[in-house]
Amino acid sequence: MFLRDVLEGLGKQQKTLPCKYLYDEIGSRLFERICELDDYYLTRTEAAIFSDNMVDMARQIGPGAAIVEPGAGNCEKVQPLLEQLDSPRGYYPIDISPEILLAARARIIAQLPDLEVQASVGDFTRPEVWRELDDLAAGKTVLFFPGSTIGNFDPCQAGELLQFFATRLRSGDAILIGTDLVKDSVVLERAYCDSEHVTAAFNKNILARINGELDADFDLSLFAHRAFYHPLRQRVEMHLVSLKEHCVRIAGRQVRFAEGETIHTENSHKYSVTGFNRLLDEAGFAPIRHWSDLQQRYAIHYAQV
Ligand code: AVJ
Repeated sequence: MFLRDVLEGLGKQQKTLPCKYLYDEIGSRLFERICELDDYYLTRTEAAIFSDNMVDMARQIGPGAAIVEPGAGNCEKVQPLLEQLDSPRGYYPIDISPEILLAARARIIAQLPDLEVQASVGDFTRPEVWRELDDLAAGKTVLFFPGSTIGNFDPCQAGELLQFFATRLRSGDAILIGTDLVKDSVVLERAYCDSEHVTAAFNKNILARINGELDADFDLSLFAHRAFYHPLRQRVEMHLVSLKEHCVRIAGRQVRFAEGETIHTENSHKYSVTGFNRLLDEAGFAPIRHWSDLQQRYAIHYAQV
């Protein structure tokens, strides 16, 4: 529950807010704008790797595969793959947002009328949502997990999620998964602290959302966006920094902020190809190959159960 998660996170020594709450309607729209920024190289680099290697990827997957996409959202990234694949058996997107998912389903059916499309609404980390998919077991299944979404999880949770994925699959099934790669901290920090301040607006929106939904009085001008690369943890951390000592009221409770104190709002983990292969391996996937861009900014991995 939103209120409980907010009070629990803000009651900790290092105040935190779960990053999933960044993505309400306004937050999701701001994130779409982030994806178009020059500074945010991830989306465009991943798209280029897909388009440069799509034939090869489709060949690697082979004919008759079912594609399952956890957290599919608007299902835009999968379209070129579905078009390239040799007689895919079906497309099975999973997402918590029924509106976005059903609109996307209608669009895909219109564009690929011969493809079976079955959307599941729910949280893809819960086994219930996957039960509907058990029937598609007759043939190869490939999980499609692009966008460096795995980077939102810390490596331990990421390993658990991959393990959970692996146990939904059978021998010969595979995952196609995108990860942002470790690189120069200046490039990384620019991606999360962009010159147009869209990421700052995205980050602060979580406070506006708390104000709107939970009867709180955050003054957004008393917080600043901060994003930095932590080389040991191999992640970009996003924080909101309190610019002066003050109190905020949330649903009748007072939360105190010291000057300079931060709320940790999101992590974005970066991997080396070898590091991610190790994670895949430990989770029960055999890394088969990966595709990257010339500058090695981003990688799409293919691994098999
Ligand atoms: C959606 C988790 C891939 O970590 O790059 C972008 C989220 N946050 N800018 C990322 C995000 C701020 C994004 N992911």
